This record gives sequence, C-alpha cells and structure tokens, in this order.
Amino acid sequence: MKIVVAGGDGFCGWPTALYLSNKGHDVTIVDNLIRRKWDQELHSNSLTPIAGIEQRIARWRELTGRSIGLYVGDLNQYDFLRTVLLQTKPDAFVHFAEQRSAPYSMIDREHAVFTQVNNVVGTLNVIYAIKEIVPDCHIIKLGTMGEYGTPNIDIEEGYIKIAHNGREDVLPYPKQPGSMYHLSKVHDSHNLMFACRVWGLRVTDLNQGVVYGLHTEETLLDPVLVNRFDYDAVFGTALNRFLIQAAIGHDLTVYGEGGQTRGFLDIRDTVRCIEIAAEHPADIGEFRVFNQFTEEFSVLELAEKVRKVALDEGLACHVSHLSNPRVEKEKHYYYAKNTKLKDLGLEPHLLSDETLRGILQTAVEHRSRVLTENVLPTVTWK
Ligand code: NAD
Ligand code: USQ
Repeated sequence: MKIVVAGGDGFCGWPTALYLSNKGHDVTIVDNLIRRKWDQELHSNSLTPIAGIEQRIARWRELTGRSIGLYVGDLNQYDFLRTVLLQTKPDAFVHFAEQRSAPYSMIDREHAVFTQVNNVVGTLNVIYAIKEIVPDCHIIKLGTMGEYGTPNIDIEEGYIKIAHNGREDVLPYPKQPGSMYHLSKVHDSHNLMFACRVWGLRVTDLNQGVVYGLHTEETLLDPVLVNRFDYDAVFGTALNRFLIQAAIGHDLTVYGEGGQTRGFLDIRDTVRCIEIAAEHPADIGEFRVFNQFTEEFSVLELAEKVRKVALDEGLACHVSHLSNPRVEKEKHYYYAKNTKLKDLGLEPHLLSDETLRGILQTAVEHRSRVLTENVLPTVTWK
C-alpha cells in the first residue's frame, strides 16, 4: 500500500514509518519538525540522541534498501498538503501530526490556542485535501483515550447504546476530556465523523492510551534509527518518566494520590495497531473507533512496579506523592473496552518486569543527558 505517515519524525510516527516500510509498504513521511523546536523552546531534549530526519531515512535505506519519501512541511498549509497528496496518491493517511502534550496546551492562552489551531485546522485540512484529491483514501487518525475522561460507567469503543423515553439509539460516547490538548482531539473526532457522514470519507479514529517504551525491532537496527525518549514534565509520559527518574535516582513523581487510572500500551503494539487498521480499512462513510491500549494501571501501581524493578537492578528510589499540578480525579472507577483491535489480530506485549528492565537499561545508558531541572512539573491547570 502507499501510506503517508504524517508526524513521521515523532515518537510514535518514526517507528511506525520504519515498521510499515519493513513490511513492504511504500511509505512517505510528512512532518514540519516542530517537535524538535518545542525542545528548544522548553530547553529540553530527548534522552536518546536522535539523528536528523534526512540522516535517519538515509541510514534506513543503506541498511535495508528500502526508500522512505519525505516532505518537510506543515499540515496547516493547505497548498503544501495538496501537493503531497497529488504526488503520493496514498491508499492510507496515518495522522500523528499534532501537538500532543496536555501540559504544553495548559501553559497559557497562547499555547492553548496554538494547540487547538494546529491540531483542529491541520485535521480539517487533511479532511478537505483527501475529499478533494483521494476521496477513497483511508484516514487513520490518532485520537486519545483521554477524550472520554473518567466516567463512572464502562467506556465503550466510540459509541454507546442509549435508551431514552422509550426509544433507543447508538450514539457517540460522551466526551469529558481533561486538558485543552485532549479537547482538540474531541473536536477532531467530531469533524471527522461529520466528514464521513456527509461526504462518505472513510476514517478510523484510534483512541490511544499512554504509550511506553521506545524501541522496536526496526529502531534497534542502528543507533542512527533510535527513537526519541521524552522525560521532561511537559512531554514525558507517566511510565517512561518513572523509569528515567529511577535511572537518575530521582523520586518517582506520582501526582496526588496516584489512583489516576489510564489505558497503556507498548510502542511495539502502537506500530502493529496502525498496520492492522491499514489492512482492514473502514468502509466508505464509516467513522470507526478503536480503543488502542492493552492494559489499565493506576499511576501509583506503575510507580511501584518501577521501584521494584529498579531495586533489583541496584537502583534505590522512592515513590513521592507530589501536589497534583492537574485538575483530575485521583481515585475513580475505570473500565474501558478494547476488544476490536484484538479481534483483528493484535497480540499485545503486556507489561512485564523484563520490559521494564529493558527500558530502564536504555535510560541508565543515557542518564548523563538528563536536564534535571526539567523533571519536576511547573505547568499547573489552575
Ligand atoms: P510527537 O510530538 O513525538 O510527534 C508528533 C509529530 O508531529 C512531531 O514530529 C511533530 O513535528 C509533528 N507535527 C506536529 N504538528 C504538525 C503539523 N501541523 N504539521 C506537520 N507535522 C506536525 O508525538 P507522539 O507521541 O508521536 O504522538 C503522535 C500522535 O499520537 C499524536 O497525535 C498524539 O496525540 C497521539 N498519542 C500519543 C500518545 C503517547 O503516549 N505518545 C498517546 C496517545 C495518543
Ligand atoms: N502523572 C503522574 N506523574 C507524572 C506524570 C503523569 O502522576 O510524572 C499522571 C497524570 O497526572 C495523569 C496520568 O499520569 O493522571 C497520565 O499522564 P501522562 O502525562 O502520562 O499522559 P497524558 O497527559 O494523558 O498524555 C499522554 C500523551 C497524549 C495522549 C495521552 C493518552 O502525551 O498525547 O493522548 O497520554 S491518554 O492518557 O489515554 O489520554
């Protein structure tokens, strides 16, 4: 298949591009490299030293003989996006290319506005460009489990059957997102659903949980192919952050009580989920939603797991309960369905001590690169 991976220089996009290329797909990356600029803005860095995108792609070609196309540009520039689609005519458009940090979106008004404009307008442009140029192309859009929030009932995959005043319907599952970033994903979902209903586009919205790990079979082939590994309080995510904190002997930063429960998945499952979605496209006019995570954990449970594995490795660390910089429930019911991807063939890599040890070892290897002033949270929701 001809597949565009928008956001293909990022944490999820880069290993996905390599994985799909390795499977024999004709892959083109589209990215404006803004994630690298946010590191500069935040005086932060990836724990792993990452090569430039041209160098990454050239190394991949040297090692495997496979070419990956590259367009450096912004999805918010409609003419640029039109050119990409006219020249590539993709069968599938995988859309990772958004500002994905909840804390970044909550820094101030400017960052909230930027996040929503970047994400919502970018996705609107994707919708219009596909409608105009390749209407049969399957949009595989990265959404988030955080669109649902933490309701006191089971979370379904996108839709819920509701009986009301003697009548019944299957309706979009209610959304109660927890940040300006998560809200941008809800807006995207609504726009995409409208485009399917009105123009007959085909879309899969992957409501992904928090991703952990960094390596895949392909990124491990050579140091130039290494994936980025975020640890700072703005872009680092829960489990990866705890592992890096353990590597540098920092207290594990559980926010508040730590009963916040989320869906999690291994990066090796992220890439496979994209392949599954591409191989089983949504029907014409269908807005299909998959919940893309494999297991649920509370953040305190994760911190305890990391503490135990770190101790086995001779790294003593403590779990610290920080005053929560976010506004969120710290103790709540959480049960989300996630059967659709498994029904289509996903065989999850479940979180084992061995997996934790592997990520921890990478963190230890690069720990001298940690800028310790970036570890504690400074952005608050209030
Ligand atoms: P990332 O920031 O590492 O990568 C995103 C990439 O998109 C970056 O390379 C960036 O330069 C690019 N980009 C952003 N805006 C762009 C634009 N307007 N035009 C072109 N390129 C643009 O993020 P990630 O962790 O790889 O996440 C990818 C997607 O998956 C996001 O949509 C995110 O919301 C979603 N997601 C991520 C996680 C996670 O734990 N990392 C979990 C659930 C969902
Ligand atoms: N948390 C801590 N300590 C930390 C970091 C986070 O206790 O050091 C807590 C947070 O308060 C929150 C939970 O862990 O309750 C998850 O936070 P996170 O930073 O790991 O993840 P989140 O902000 O939700 O965002 C990440 C990605 C985002 C994606 C989302 C999936 O950055 O792109 O959409 O995970 S989900 O959480 O399912 O919405």
